[in-house]
Amino acid sequence: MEEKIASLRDVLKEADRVAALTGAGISAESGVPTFRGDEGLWRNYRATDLATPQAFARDPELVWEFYNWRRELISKVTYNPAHRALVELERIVPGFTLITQNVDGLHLLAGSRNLIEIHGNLWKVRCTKCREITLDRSPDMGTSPECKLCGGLLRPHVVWFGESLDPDILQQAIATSKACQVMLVIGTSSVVQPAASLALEAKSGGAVVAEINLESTPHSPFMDFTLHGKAGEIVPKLVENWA
Ligand code: BV8
Ligand code: ZN
Repeated sequence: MEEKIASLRDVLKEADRVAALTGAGISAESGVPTFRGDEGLWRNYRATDLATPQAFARDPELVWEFYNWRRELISKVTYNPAHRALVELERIVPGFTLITQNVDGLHLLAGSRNLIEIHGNLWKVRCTKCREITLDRSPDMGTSPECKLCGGLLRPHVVWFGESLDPDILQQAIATSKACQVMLVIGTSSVVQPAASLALEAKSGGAVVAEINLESTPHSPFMDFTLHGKAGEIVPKLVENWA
């Protein structure tokens, strides 16, 4: 593992355009449940059952209970060494861009700035009537929060399953993936689309792609590097003794 990390670090040092694509696994060591691990359940529901427009239309209060549970949990945790290492990478590599599938806001909290949140952000809410987007950090928004402007029902400003990603944000993520020379794919099972295809975009753009994940994924076979282990242990080693 050490020599793999050292050779990936050498590749990173040569690059001036580096991208990272992160998933729930990078926040696991902060204590945030991942989606597909068995701890990803809430009251016997799977996130994929509740993070959908159909579930919200059918029972908005249940969906708000689910999101308040996540807001409460995430308000009590913080970033971990893997998040911090990506902030350090952004400092040393001028052309670094971070693309995250996560909505927990931990990359922002850790200090990442050149960040594309392709699935939105849990701390933002959007009015279902006037579409006003506001940042609200309260852990519990109640089960039918109302828009201050028009009284409409608020919803989490995240992309649900079955919903399209914001086209501009997706285009920006695709362009970044195509243009990078190295892509680090960290803590994602690479099953959710279109996010998972960003690694393929990077590969087809000629980038070196590296997977840092606890287990192998459907994308492992085409990775140039597969580093299996904890993100909180591996990612910091990529930026240590850089000089
Ligand atoms: C779209 C916001 C269509 C919400 C999220 C069949 C039926 C229905 C739909 C589909 C289908 N097949 C494909 C689809 C499309 C669907 C999809 O991909 N479904 C999946 C389930 C197959 N995609 C969509 O619906 C997308 N939209 O396609 O639009 C469309 C097109 C045109 C017009 C109209 C519509 C929208 C997808 C976005 C969904 N929203 N989040 C919220 O979070 O509340 S996605 C959600 O899953 C999170 O963002 C999460 O990040 C993401 C992906 O999961 P991962 O991040 O990979 O997390 P996971 O638990 O899976 O894996 C964690 C990994 O980390 C594991 O491998 C684990 O081993 C590893 N790990 C754990 N600990 C560590 C670690 N690694 C390192 N260190 C550790 N310590
Ligand atoms: Zn409104």
